[in-house]
Amino acid sequence: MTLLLTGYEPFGDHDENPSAVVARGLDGEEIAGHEITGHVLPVEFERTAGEMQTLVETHDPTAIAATGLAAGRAGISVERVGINVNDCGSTSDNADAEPRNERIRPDDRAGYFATLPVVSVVEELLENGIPARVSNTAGTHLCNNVLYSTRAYLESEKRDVPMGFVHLPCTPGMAAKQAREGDGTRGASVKPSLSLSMQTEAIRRTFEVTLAGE
Ligand code: PCA
Repeated sequence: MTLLLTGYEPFGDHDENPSAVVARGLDGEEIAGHEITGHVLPVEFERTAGEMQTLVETHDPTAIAATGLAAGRAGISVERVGINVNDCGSTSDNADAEPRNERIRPDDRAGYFATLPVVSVVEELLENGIPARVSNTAGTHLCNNVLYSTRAYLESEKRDVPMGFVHLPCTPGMAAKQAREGDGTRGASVKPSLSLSMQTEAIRRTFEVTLAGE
């Protein structure tokens, strides 16, 4: 009875990624008789989907939450849908790949919905004082990629496992560091942030709500 939780390694300009810290921190924790197994995925278009498939085959999880950093977003974003696009925007991946307007699975459909109960998760977070929203785009980088490709894989294998993606914001330390390096002392804006403990609690509750709906 396993809950699979993934985060991502640091990428781009970020020398830390709260999603990796949360995944490592929750590894081994129990929720309603299930044990979380936390893993950190590479930020590489060539590798992520394959590593996720191996994790699913190895752990046969009851539910899957993938997570990553959305620096600049406020609060927790529970993603509704993954789309069939790889486009790195201005941030090449950690192997220097720079896909532009590519399909993830050329013969597959345009999008897959997350099968986590996204609205119920957001309601639960808001009721518990955690800023959160449903998001209708996970972008076109690796966070969208892992959502789309994992959902496509689960469908093709007829595995009925709730799976979704949660974007986490910066931590206060990350936001302060960027403001220090930028123009924060001259009046420039500072990125929104949430503490690691609140981010961790959000993921715990994401699993609780998902299991309650099973
Ligand atoms: N965030 C990026 C990729 C890895 C991560 O943590 C994204 O939002 O796609």
